[in-house]
Amino acid sequence: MPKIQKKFTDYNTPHTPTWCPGCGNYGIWTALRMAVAELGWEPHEFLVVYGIGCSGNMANIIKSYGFHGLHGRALPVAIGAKLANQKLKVIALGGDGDGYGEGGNHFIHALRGNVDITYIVHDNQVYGLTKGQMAPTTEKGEITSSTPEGVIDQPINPPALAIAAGGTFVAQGFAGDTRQLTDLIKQGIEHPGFAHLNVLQPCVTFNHHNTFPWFLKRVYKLEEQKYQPNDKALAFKKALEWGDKIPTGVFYKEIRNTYEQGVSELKKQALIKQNLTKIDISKILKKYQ
Ligand SMILES: Cc1ncc(C[n+]2csc(CCOP(=O)(O)OP(=O)(O)O)c2C)c(N)n1
Ligand code: SF4
Repeated sequence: MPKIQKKFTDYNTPHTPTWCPGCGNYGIWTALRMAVAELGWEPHEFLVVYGIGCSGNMANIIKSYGFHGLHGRALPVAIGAKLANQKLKVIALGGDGDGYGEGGNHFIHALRGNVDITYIVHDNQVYGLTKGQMAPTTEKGEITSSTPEGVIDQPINPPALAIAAGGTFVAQGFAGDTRQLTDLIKQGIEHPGFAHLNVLQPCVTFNHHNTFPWFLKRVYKLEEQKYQPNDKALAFKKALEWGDKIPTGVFYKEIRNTYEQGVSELKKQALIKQNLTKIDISKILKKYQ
């Protein structure tokens, strides 16, 4: 039977967002709901795991399974859920502080593991929820509440890092272009492996430099340049573009075995369907006697 066509508002909850008026998170919220609506997903068919931050507060306003855990720890939870039940569609999302700072270690290893989940990072180049401290993507020299003399560190370039760490789907979107962002989220979801989507998300309250007009002057779409996302060296070069021109779209894509495909126990049946009480661990226990 064909699925009933979905509307993006079908994923609303009784709660309303608490984000500042004009925040880039609204565009990402809309794009995510549009993507799952266009894919025809039922709320019970997918899990969203949230980081801690303004971005993670989306947990209150998306109707689906949800998990709002510890700062920087969205990825391990999302990966664990996927390994336990491969039938579940799993999305993780959070801020740049959460994903590239506190959770930077998980990010790098998730890229090389290639578990089939989609990771959306709201990159507003600050710690939004805690009032605008520097984040790993804050530009050098920027004055923030934690860097009164300007940022000293070199910023992380998320897509370049993702490509270098072995990512199989690396893309960048802009919160001000909901249509393109919806398509990128759908492509990430449909990619069989770990899909990383960095979203340029203006924080209108604490980042007065990387604003909507600032990005609108700079962003351009790779898909309009006849760009093909299959050349790693070129993808890395494109990912490093930042300044007068900032690319959006899919930088790099490759098909590689997922982590799940490499685990023999998962091939039989989802872990949650297996009767773990019947597994014989006596040989292992003997080793420790
Ligand atoms: C282990 C830990 N350290 C620090 C905090 C405080 N904290 C909460 S949100 C946040 C920053 C969030 O920034 P980001 O991840 O960029 O998300 P945004 O709010 O910008 O969406 C921090 C430092 C915390 N909750 N837990
Ligand atoms: S502080 Fe920034 S990121 Fe947080 S809701 Fe306000 S505008 Fe959005």
